[in-house]
Formats: sequence, structure tokens, C-alpha cells
Amino acid sequence: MTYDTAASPHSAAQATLDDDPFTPPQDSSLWRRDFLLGAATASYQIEGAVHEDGRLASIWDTFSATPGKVLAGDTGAVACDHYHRWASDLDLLASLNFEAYRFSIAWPRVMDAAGRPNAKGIAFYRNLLERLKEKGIRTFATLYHWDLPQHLEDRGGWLNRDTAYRFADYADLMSRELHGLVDGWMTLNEPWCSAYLGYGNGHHAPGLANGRYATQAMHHLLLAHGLAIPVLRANDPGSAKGIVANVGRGTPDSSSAADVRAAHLFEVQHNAWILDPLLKGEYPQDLFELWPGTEPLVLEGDLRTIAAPLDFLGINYYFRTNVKSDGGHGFVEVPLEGVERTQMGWEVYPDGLRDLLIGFHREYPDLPPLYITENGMASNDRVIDGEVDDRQRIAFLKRHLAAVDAAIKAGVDVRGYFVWSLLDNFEWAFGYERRFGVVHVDYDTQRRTPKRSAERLARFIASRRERGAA
Ligand code: IFM
Repeated sequence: MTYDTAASPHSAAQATLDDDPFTPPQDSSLWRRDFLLGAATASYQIEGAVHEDGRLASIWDTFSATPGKVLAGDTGAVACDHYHRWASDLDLLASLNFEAYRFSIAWPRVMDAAGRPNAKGIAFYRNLLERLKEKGIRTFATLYHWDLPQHLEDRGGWLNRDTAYRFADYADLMSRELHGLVDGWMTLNEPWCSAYLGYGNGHHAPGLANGRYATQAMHHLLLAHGLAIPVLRANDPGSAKGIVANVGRGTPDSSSAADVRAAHLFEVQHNAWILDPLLKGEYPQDLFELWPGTEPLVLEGDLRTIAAPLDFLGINYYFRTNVKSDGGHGFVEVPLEGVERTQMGWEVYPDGLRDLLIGFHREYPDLPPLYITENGMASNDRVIDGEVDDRQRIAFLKRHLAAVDAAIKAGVDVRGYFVWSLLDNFEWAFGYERRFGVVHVDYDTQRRTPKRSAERLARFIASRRERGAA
């Protein structure tokens, strides 16, 4: 079988499907035209232009400017300069045939400290969305991908309940300004990272380290989400509303009851901490066995607010963690020898994605449709003779897509998959050293070079189109 996708510069005119190691089996649900294949990014990781057009400081500007917090002292001040290059970046996205784009809005770019709109910042996102619509690309906007305005952190950040209400105001503004242009709103990206890495161990902004803070910050983040959902529904009824959780697979180091319990607690801490309040309206009590004395202050009605019905749930998956009992009520990681790892040191473990999806399907009767809103890997990619041969990523993506297909075949409703990330970008505490993009970015010249993985994905999407049209 041959296919001709001449419309795309990254098509594989005349290539045979059998030559393409990316091609899923004929019976794969990934061939379904209603299964979206997209790419994801986030504001602070790509935009740069941190002082332009009235943008205020975010906690990540402050954190990355603090010596010792980010590898090599990198900051997001310039990043991929996407604020200026957004139009050509969208051309690139379209040339790679992606059907959907997940990006995030920088809260400090669109609202001033008094809560008034910043017209220039809002225009940036409106232009972006309008261009995506012109190109026929589905739009998924995340409201909070970690760049909290610094002035809110100065008043306690996510430890202050008031921040949840300010978030609802921000969601109100954005959904009034951008209604009709967004196919899917995502309130928060990975509240686990905001709460645990930001307030629990201090590896991320704002850099506080206290277990009690982590659970309280999580509660206010989830409350912010729950307050925002009805606002988004009222202002933009035609769009879908959801939230994005990063989930972790924990496996026991042995079959002992203690190690099996340890793996369970790992997943409680990574998954149930977020998913139980969202989907069951309660916190998992096991969490407070793991972290005694950290129960957050929960006011009457909060859990009902948090459990507002969702149109979809976004799942971000990267790796598994092998654990054993710490001899008490907790777990410790036992890194496995001889397994494949990425530049982050994370184990490549696609079965974890399949098992988690099937597990959530069984555990939560009210599980909404799912999107895989992030999946991908970092590698030390280099441009050689104009090409980036990222074959580890090609195999990674192929195997994780196969895991999604297996979950769908087991009955899980998964509607799409977004590769993390479109571009190499600012990888938080690891700065620019870790390259997650399917497009290589030369940070000296801002030249973009699609990696082989991007070409393979583009070719597959094009062949789906052709098949759908046939
Ligand atoms: O780069 C991050 C992203 O911002 C959130 N999810 C995980 C990615 C890789 O670490």
C-alpha cells in the first residue's frame, strides 16, 4: 500500500507503510479518525518575552533567577521565543499534520494585579487560537501550567484559599474573552507537581518544603479547579472542560505484602490524592497514613465543588517507579538495573500506561473520557547534517501508543494523544539541557529542525487521513 501526502512537506510520498516502523497494526484503534493526535506545549517553557506587553512576573521568573534552583542558571526569559515566532511555529505544527494543539495561557500575561484584563496579552492568545482555527487544528487551552503571578505568591500563593477565587476570576475572564475559539479547556496542569514539588519538597517554584503545605496547596488547587468549571460552562458552553493529572505507576519490588502495600501507597500519593477528590469527592485516607498529620483544612461544601462533573480527564504519563516498604508506613524507591532509561533517567515502561488506564476505568465509575495530554521523552538530541535521528523516541512513542490502543481494546474511552512536546523547551529545574521536543530547537539561532520522530508521526497522521478519505 502506498500513500501520497503531497500537501505536507513532511509527508512520505510513495513510501510504503511496511517500510514505516511507526505504523500501528491494521486493527489498531489509533487508525480511528476521531482519535485525535496532537502536540503539547506550555507558556513558560516556550514563550520567553517575560517583560513584554505588560506581562507581570511569575513564580517561575523568581525561582529560576534564584541561584542554584535551575541547572546551569537557565531561565524562561527567552526560551523558544515563541511569543514572537508563534505564527511560524503554528505553520510548523500544521506542516507536521498535527490535528490538535494543547498550549497554556500565562496568567501573568493576561491580568494585572488588580484583576483587570491586559488587552495585549489576551490578543496574543486570541490571535493564536484564530490561526489554529483557520488551519483546522483543534484547540486545547490549559489555564494553569505552573506560572502563578508572583503577586499572588507574595500573598501566600496556593497556601492562601483566596488564590482559588482569584483563579476562578481568571477563568471567567479568559472564557469570556476567548469563548468559541477553544475546543477543550483544561483548568490545571498536574496539580501534583504544583503542590508536591512546589510546596512539599521545594524542587519547583515557589520552592517551599513542608508536607503540610503540600496537602493544603493541593486542596486549594483542586478548589480552584472546582470553582472554575461552572464558570467555564456558563461562559463557553460549546467547549469541553477538564483537568490534567500526571499519574505514576508504582510496582512492588517483591511479592511480599509489605512491598505490595508500598506500591499501593505510591499510587495513592501520585494518583488517588488527585483523582479521588475529583471523581469520588473524598481524599484517600491512606494518604494520611503515609503523611500523618497533614490533613488539609477543608470547608463545608469544598469536596462537592471539587467533584464538579468533568467532560474529560487529561492523563500525563512518563515512567514507572519500583518501590519497597520502608519498614514503617511508607515506601522507598528501588531503581531497577538493566532497564531502558531516557535522558531524564526515567524508565521506559509503556505497560504502566496501559495498566493505569485500565485500573482507573475499573476504580472510578464516573471516569469521564480520557485524553493522553502528555507523553514523550527527553534525549540528548543533536542536529547532524540537518537531521536529528531520535530513534529512541520513535520507539518510545510507538510503544506508548500501542499501550493506549491496548487500553482502548480493554474498554477504556481514550479520545486522543498529545506528544510532549512540540518543541525542545525549558524543562523546569533541568533548564534547556533535557530535550523533550519532536522538533529540535537551536537556542542560539532559534532554528527549528523537525526530528525523525516528528516526521514519522506526520507520516502516520497523513496516512490516517488518506485512509479516512478512501
Ligand atoms: O515538561 C514537563 C511539563 O511541563 C509537565 N509534564 C512533564 C513534562 C516533562 O517533565
